[in-house]
Amino acid sequence: TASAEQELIDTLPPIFRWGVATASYQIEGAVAEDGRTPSIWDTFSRVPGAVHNGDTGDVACDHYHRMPADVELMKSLDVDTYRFSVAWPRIQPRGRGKLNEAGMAFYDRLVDRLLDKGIDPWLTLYHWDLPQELEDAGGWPSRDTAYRFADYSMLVFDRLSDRVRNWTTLNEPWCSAMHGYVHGVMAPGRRDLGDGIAAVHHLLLGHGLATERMRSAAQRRIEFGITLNMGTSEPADESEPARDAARRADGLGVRIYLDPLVYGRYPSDVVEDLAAQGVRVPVRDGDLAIIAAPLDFLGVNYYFGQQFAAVDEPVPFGRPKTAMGWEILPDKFTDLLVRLSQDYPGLPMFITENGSAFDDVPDENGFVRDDDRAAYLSSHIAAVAAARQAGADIRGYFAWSLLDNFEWAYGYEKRFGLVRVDYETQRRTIKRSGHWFRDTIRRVRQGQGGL
Ligand code: GBH
Repeated sequence: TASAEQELIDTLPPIFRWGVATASYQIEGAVAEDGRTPSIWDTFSRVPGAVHNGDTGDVACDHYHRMPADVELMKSLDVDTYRFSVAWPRIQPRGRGKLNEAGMAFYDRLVDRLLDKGIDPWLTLYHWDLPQELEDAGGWPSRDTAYRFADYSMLVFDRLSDRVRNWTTLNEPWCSAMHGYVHGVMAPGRRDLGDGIAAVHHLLLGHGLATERMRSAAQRRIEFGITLNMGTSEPADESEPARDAARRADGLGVRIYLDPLVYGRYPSDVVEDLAAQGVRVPVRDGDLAIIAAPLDFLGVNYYFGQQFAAVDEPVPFGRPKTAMGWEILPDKFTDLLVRLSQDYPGLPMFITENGSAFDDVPDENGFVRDDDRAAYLSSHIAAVAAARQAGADIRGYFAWSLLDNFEWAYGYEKRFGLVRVDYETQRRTIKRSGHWFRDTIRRVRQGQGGL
């Protein structure tokens, strides 16, 4: 119930971090300004049938031109942290070479404005907008892309590490590798398991190379991390095929990333499953030591959990769903966080994304009374608090998302924002869930719960 959830939420400490998250291609628009060149999403969104309604990120939320007002919105939500990503094609239009000053200037202004308003900037270097030129040269299945990513990271780090303390290399490499190179539902839309597994390895290698270089260049204390999308994968029954399917889903969803990152090795069962399909992880001597560069935090993006009857056969739990068709499973969120704290101990966690799409109905003033989204937030933040009580070291929660935005293959139809965007006028209106989030943050920050 709501009051039991509130009691749990009130056990979060006053120093807990509260934020909202976005990603460059999903909100910025201005895709051809100040020297930016196409990313793989500019290309993919033009492939007929790839994105719902033929939508593209050409204008999106026009955040590139409305950034100051959007920072004011964050201020009115009373968040202390803003998680955003940098668009690689603005910084290095050809994916390599020298810094594009005009593109960098935007993030420079953003960071200054955030700091001026007392909001801590959390920067993600890669949230899926690979410069198209690098995809043409092979993309993430090509080893060279890992080195290009490290170079790009250093350009950004050199400019912003005097003011940005928290650096995340990659957002959800699972999505880049699997949805991008195996399932073909995200940019660049390829469908090949071998390419996908090569992409996994080169994304991780890029993470490790970038982290090593940035850490050794740091002039002050900087925190480095990576964000993974994770859920729970459990067998739907006690049968052997169900248990095997759950093991495989967890292997490709969680362990293929965290085992090399934390322990410097790929999980042997996953390597064997892949070998049986004729796929080898393209590891070279020394790679795993680079990938296992020390991490200061793990970013967790959680949306839902799954149970399996057989390989690739998720069986619904029979619980209510969001507009994405994703089951609402806050208890699995607690399970996931507790499990991560046990299997990968000593790694502070931040919830870098969690949120929901619902079919919002605005009134004539653009106001959305989204009790469903507020309830989703409440149950999931309570789930985080429950995981903390069970010993998981979780230090912050960033809601996805500040604004309704370009929801990848779903275009603008699916809305995740705490703030409504009217795409005709670009008018922003804080939804009921946004007010709820602000009130919750204020209450917890004042330490009104049980301390
Ligand atoms: C996040 O991705 C993104 O970081 C963010 O940009 C996005 O807007 C947000 O979530 C909302 O979607 O197992 O094949 O059924 C979440 C990506 C999408 C990853 C669903 C897992 C399940 C695919 N998740 N996906 S499948």
